Amino acid sequence: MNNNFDALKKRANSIRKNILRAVFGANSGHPGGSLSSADIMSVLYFNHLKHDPKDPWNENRDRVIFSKGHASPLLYSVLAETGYIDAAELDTFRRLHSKLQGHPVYHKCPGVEATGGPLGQGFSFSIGMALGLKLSKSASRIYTLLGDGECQEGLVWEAAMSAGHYKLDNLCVILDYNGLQIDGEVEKIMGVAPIADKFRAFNFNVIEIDGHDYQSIDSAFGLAGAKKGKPTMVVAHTVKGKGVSFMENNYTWHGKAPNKEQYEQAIAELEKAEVK
Ligand SMILES: Cc1ncc(C[n+]2csc(CCOP(=O)(O)OP(=O)(O)O)c2C)c(N)n1
Ligand SMILES: [Mg+2]
Repeated sequence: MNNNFDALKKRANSIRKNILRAVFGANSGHPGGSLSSADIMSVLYFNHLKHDPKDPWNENRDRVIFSKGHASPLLYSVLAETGYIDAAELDTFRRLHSKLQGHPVYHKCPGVEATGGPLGQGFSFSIGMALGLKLSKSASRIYTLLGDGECQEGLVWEAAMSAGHYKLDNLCVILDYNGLQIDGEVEKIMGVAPIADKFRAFNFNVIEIDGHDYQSIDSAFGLAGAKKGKPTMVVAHTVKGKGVSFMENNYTWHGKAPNKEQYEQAIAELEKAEVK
């Protein structure tokens, strides 16, 4: 079958390198949950999203909301990869007055659709946005990135209840199901399983995938777009820290910068893994 997955994997590799560049440069930030969603975002932005980096506020655009706002290094690296910002701006990440704040700030940076930080808020915000777009008969879609630790927030369930109730079929939520949050294993701290059943009970169209398998990610977004009368929840099984051996499945890399030696090793590993 003909597809562009090799090109998208190259993009994801470049996005991963830029995530590390931003976090290393700032000596702070969140690499683990940024790396876990990189493949999903590469497929979303390059194969499905209706958008124009040269016209970022066009009213017909689709919207991407990072509800897990701490994954800002991923968001900014995707915005660099797609041309909203210059990659050199990643070196200003987390600096005073930079448009690339530690958590995304609405209207400070093109392509940032919502201010993030307090977990659960972005999902709720997406509900209002999806309802508003429906009222104005817009064909635009909303894609919201949610964390599994984030699902421990009560706000998430009120948002889920509203999305199901209002049959928001213009909303596709992607759950980065990497099994880890800031302090360790999600299931040990406050279990969220069986998460697919829970969202089904809230009237979601649930699609469960391997969040690093390009065919599955691509198909999931296609199915979400075709579903009528229900919001979609893509439960994406992922590996936190994906692509960097010593960060993979290790919660201590949730919100910590690598030192110089670790940074160089991480970049070397990604360069080795790049699809030629
Ligand atoms: C309301 C709120 N409580 C606590 C935090 C601090 N916090 C930031 S990230 C995080 C863990 C999130 O885990 P998860 O959603 O699984 O993120 P991922 O694994 O995708 O990085 C916590 C508790 C926050 N940002 N907002
Ligand atoms: Mg997690």
